[in-house]
Amino acid sequence: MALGHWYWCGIGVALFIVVIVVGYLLIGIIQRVWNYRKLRKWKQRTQDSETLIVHVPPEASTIPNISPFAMKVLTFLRMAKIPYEIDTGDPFGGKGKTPWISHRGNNIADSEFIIQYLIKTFDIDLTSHCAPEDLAIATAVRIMVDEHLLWGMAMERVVFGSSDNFVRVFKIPKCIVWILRRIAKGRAKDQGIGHHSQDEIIEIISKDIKTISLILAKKQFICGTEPCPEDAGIFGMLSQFYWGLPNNPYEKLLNASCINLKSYCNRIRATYWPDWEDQF
Ligand SMILES: N[C@@H](CCC(=O)N[C@@H](CS)C(=O)NCC(=O)O)C(=O)O
Repeated sequence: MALGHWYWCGIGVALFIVVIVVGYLLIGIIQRVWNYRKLRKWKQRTQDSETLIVHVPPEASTIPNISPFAMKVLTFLRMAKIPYEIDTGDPFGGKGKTPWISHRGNNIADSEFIIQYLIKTFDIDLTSHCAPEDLAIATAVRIMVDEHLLWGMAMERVVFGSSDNFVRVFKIPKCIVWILRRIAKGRAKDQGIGHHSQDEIIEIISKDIKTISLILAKKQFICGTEPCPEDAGIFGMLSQFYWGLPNNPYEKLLNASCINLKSYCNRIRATYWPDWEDQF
């Protein structure tokens, strides 16, 4: 009798494991098929057209886009005077990230690959005024922004910040905040920064911002008097601190000891986003 009990328990556990594994595999297959169909749809839609489609998340209530990488690509397009159309129906591309673009039947993901593609395809030169060593410093700053400042922004916005603020800026339901918070916490732990306290993270990220402020000094743009593509990336992230996270500790820094970065953000916004307010 007791043996029969254990037998059925074993069968139950084995069935449960099989259901989980099959479910997991099925979700993976559905995702792949979905992704393939999405990429094929945009390839077909754009292959006989010159229209450049930029896939991004929907607009927020205080900033044209809540994704720093979307703001980077959109600002670059405006700097380079390349016309584009926005699609918010398929914000995530083949690599599962936003933004991505579709142009002449090509689907390109990752802001850096997108900008390289646009420079080559549209023969854009926004760096001839930069001394090579200045451009190298600008690139190092942009990488710090993309790979390090990003985490401070994400932690403050999603994990530490008020969910009411988040709901208002992102225009999303409150239950989604809880899911995003869990995802962000897990990823930040994998990256490393998530093991620090809020005060420690503020200290680390404030140091980054002060460093950029010192490097920018009195220059109008990161390489001097004219913008270069790295400005689009730096602005894409700083604009999130400045306009995309009301009352965050870094906004206070921009308004106090890093006033040159505040002017930098305002300058880029005034030059390339005269229609800022019309975006939401
Ligand atoms: N290296 C990528 C980063 C893009 C990225 O991380 N985008 C975020 C939004 S700001 C995203 O899509 N996150 C969704 C996810 O990771 O699942 C780029 O430069 O485009």
